[in-house]
Amino acid sequence: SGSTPHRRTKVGTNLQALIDQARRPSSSAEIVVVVSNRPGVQGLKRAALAGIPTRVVDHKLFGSRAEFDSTINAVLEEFGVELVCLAGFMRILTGTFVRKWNGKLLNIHPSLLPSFKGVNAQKQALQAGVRVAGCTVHFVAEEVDAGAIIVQEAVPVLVGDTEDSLSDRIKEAEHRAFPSALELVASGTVCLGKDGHIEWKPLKNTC
Ligand code: 3YE
Repeated sequence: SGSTPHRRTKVGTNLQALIDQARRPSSSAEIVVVVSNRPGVQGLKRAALAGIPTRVVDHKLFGSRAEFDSTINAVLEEFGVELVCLAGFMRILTGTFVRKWNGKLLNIHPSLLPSFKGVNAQKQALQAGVRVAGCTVHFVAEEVDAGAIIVQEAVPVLVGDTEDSLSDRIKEAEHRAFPSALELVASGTVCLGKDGHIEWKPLKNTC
């Protein structure tokens, strides 16, 4: 295509941040399975290294999105999964799957939503000339990148930033935001309300 190939030196790092979070004694979450739609990816190796069972559900082997999603769903049910984190997962999920996991399905996106939805969010931010970028962890709704926001972290856009340098800075924020959102939801501190908005459990007043 003539464009510079994307560096892929650090992959599966959002998954790694979730694994590290879940290993903390204070964690409310336990990772019971890692499912990938792509065989041979680094995330599967990271999971195996952490002693977590892995499954591959290759989307290329399915005739429809519905069949792919229902196979993912079957794996999640097999493992008794209660909460799903999309980390480096790039497939659009069907309405059926999203409704089934409503309030239990988290995604991370490399922009301060609702700005810069879709692919190449970092490139969109640079092209728009914003001076603040960041990441968003949100509940997954059928409309991509439109679900209720759980956690956001802002990072500066610096003079001379490239897509790679900005992406690296956002990635570091992602490694804090995703574990933090996982803990908030797994602990019941935050949930998705019936109206599709975020609800925070009232904190015990210790004053
Ligand atoms: N599905 C729904 N709602 C959401 N999946 C993700 C978030 C999210 C979701 O909020 N319903 C762009 C994917 C965007 C795309 O066109 N993907 C292709 C495949 C590309 C590939 O395999 O590399 C496709 O046909 O699905 C997770 C993040 C989705 C990112």
